[in-house]
Amino acid sequence: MKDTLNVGLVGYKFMGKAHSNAFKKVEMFFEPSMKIVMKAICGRDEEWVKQSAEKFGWESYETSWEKLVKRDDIDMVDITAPSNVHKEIAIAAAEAGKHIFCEKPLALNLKDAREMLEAVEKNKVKHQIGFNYRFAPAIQLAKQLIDEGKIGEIYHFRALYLQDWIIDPEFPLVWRLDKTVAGSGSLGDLGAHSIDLARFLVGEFDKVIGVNKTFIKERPIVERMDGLTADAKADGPRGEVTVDDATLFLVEFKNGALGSFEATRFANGHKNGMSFEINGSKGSVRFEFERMNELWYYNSDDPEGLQGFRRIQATEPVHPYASAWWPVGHVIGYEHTFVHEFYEFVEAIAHDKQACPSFYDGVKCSQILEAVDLSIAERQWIEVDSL
Ligand code: SOE
Repeated sequence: MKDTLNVGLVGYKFMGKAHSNAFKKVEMFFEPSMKIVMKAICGRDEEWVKQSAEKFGWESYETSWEKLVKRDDIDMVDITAPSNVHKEIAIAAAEAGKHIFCEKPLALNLKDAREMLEAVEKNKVKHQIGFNYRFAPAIQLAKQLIDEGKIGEIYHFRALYLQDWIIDPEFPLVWRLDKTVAGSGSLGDLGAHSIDLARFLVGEFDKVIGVNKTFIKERPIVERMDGLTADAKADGPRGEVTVDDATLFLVEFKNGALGSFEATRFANGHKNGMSFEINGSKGSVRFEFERMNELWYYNSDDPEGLQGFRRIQATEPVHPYASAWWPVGHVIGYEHTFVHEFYEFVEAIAHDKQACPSFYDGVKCSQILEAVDLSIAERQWIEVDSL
């Protein structure tokens, strides 16, 4: 086993920053089996990527990802650029023998996602996808309770992913609203996280049926974007929104559970309102991301008269990842989920284990996204495995 892992990151905006921060923190709070070296960051705008390299602590920068993936001093390529370039970069990186971490959704469509999985398997490199919410301690605790049988047979999975950052009709036409760049709208950007959590906590999907809507069909062309904020010229040209603003769908799981999902960027007042509830024969769990340190748990075996949802603060040393951070009750946040996912990826590489969630999970998610879209187009239930 090599004792260092040299990382090359593609992208320097929202996710690029979240990942850079995580690479720095892994070593400070965990004891990874390999030392992470932040070798190079890559982006098209030289001025911006140079500044990001300095600010985030990368040793060097590149303006061409083709060059980055071929560098002999890079062991792992981390892709945070928009979805339309994931496939090309991942396949080139796999062929160059690099381990790959890729942001979600894995690709623009199922076909491309499958090609990416094929490439990493053929070239025998480790691969992981950025479903970071799995790594919130309270969600890991929910998984433990389910695996221990504390919830019993699962009947319902109810997921909401609610945001409102594009609700203003004058908000510019950013890349997330362009199907050729993002692949999908609220479904692929937000629903993908809920789908992954449902697969993680409940199991595989059997059938889906959905409905969607694009409420605002044209928007001003974007002039500048940073993270989730953007500007456009007043009275400038407008372009077509080519993705869904909201998607709702129903699911029958293979184990008999029923699921309902809502993903929208038009839920006024909700900023990053990712939540779910699971009801089973012995109890229930409930999670809301904006209170991510908490897990609500209902145990139907509690004594009569004392029954009710209890709020567990998942910050005790017994809770997953919690002992690496602060004393009990000193809560953690969004950025910590990325630290946990990279710690796990480094361990998978170091010990030659299958990383999880992998590109396989990315393909399963893309298969479900595509089944939902097809069900909307055909107005009927679609069996996920038929795709
Ligand atoms: C924007 O809608 C976004 O940042 C997504 O791209 C992320 O995946 C999600 O975690 C939060 O919202």
